[in-house]
Amino acid sequence: MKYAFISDIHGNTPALAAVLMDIERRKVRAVWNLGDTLFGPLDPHGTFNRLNGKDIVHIRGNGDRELSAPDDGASTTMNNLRRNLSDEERVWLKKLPAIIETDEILAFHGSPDSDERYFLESVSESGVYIKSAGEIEEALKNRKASLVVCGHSHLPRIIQIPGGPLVINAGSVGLPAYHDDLPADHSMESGSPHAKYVLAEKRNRQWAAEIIHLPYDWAKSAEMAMSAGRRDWAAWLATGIAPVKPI
Ligand SMILES: [Mn+2]
Repeated sequence: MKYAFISDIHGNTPALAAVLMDIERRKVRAVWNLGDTLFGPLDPHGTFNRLNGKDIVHIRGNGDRELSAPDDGASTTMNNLRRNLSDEERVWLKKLPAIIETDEILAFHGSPDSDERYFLESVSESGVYIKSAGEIEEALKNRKASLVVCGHSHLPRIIQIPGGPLVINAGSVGLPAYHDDLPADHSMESGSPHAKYVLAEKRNRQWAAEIIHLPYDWAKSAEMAMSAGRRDWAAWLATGIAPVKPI
């Protein structure tokens, strides 16, 4: 049974459309979306409409959680988006589970206990590093899944815990790089503008997985970001690179 894991669409409808079409070609049996689906300056409503009614398992990301929280009155991008959500979108966001655990698969957005903490990367003043297998294993104590899937950092990765599960970060469908100032100033850069997602399949009791880099009309998405006044997003979308000095 082949799974497609998608994550961090961030309202990028052109990228999502390309990924869903590619998934259809590959005889995938189940699609899991690991969160941060609508938040961003691009096209949250178009993204919702593309996903609505499809047979997809959805997890809630930190962006989804914040988007469904009450408007706090300030004139921020977040509040503008909150005000423009339809009732259907708000209800959908509120119902999303933070974590799903089956016999085989453990799925969450950031980490098992926090949707805003990276699971595979540690971030400090000195940079972004991949965590050690021991550190990752420690956070999975008492979990029996043979496949662990997450998103949030937008960096697709496949890590084998020795004697333990295969751990996958599905990368990002809709935002291939970004700069953030928390918990320390850092850039997450996939290095290419492609829409990313991961396919996984159990073969002879072991998981095989591959990261897909899919071309799509990223110039169009960059244009959408420019029309929304987000020159930073436009550059990230067009290159997959996020210079530490904001553009
Ligand atoms: Mn996130």
